[in-house]
Amino acid sequence: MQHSGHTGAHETPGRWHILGAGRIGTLAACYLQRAGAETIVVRPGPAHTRRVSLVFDRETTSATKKLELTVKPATDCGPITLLLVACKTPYTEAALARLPLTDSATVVRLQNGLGSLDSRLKPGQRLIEGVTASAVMSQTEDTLRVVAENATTFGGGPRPTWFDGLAEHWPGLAWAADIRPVQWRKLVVNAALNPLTAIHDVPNGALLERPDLRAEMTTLIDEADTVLARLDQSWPANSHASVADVVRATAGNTSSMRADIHAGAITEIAAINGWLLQRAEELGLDLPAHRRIVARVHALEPK
Ligand code: KPL
Repeated sequence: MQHSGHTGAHETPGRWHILGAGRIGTLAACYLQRAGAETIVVRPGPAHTRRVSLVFDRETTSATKKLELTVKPATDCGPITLLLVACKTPYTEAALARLPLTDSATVVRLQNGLGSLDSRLKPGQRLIEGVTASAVMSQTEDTLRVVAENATTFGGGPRPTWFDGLAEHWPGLAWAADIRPVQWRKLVVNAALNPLTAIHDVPNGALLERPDLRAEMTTLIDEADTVLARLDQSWPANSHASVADVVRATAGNTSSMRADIHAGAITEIAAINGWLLQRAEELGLDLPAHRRIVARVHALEPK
């Protein structure tokens, strides 16, 4: 059942198509429905309704939310004016190519890493970048556990008219006209934490507990900060404390890259450490630790 919505004085967020209803995409669909939006998950195969339970760890009352998701293939989903992209970065380009996006569509990219939609949209289409610190774990195929509803930032330019109506129903959602520092902070966290936890097959907390991993993490952070500071001189280049904060806050969690390796899936390393390596190459810099770690992660991926 889709919520009829009670958006107060704000505009109803309209009809949203969603690419990638995994852990974060499903949580976003839940908030969109709460805000009164219609949600359609675009996925190849026959149209159907998917039922998912979201267990919110922190809520004391009605801790489980039952969600109904309308799922349709791109050929049957109608014109897309509002799209949330929450699929894994390696699949973005191919999935987007099949979608009937209108010439003035707005696309919100809520993914790890950077660059998966760069130069992929038409001039009249708008890209909004999203960054979330929320954590969702799979419990069973149809049950997700929302471990933490943390800050989520959308941004880049002026706030769209639907944003306030959505923010009323999405805990911790904020707008940033300049989203880049928020993206870069998350990028450094993902670049340091995800590959190490995947390669060593450890929960996030091990990176502070084990001196060998801590040393590797320190080098990755230093190299990332060096590139980012060359790209923008105002970058503070002192990410150690903020990465350590995330490691502590998610100590028991399995990173998304470790989960991908466990699932035998391709990882998002190209959009994370690979993005840093590309920028470094353009600047004539070498990042040996990132170079090595990308190769080690690729060696674990399915061939
Ligand atoms: O974003 C994450 C991920 O796993 O991709 C972190 C913050 C590292 C939490 O696990």
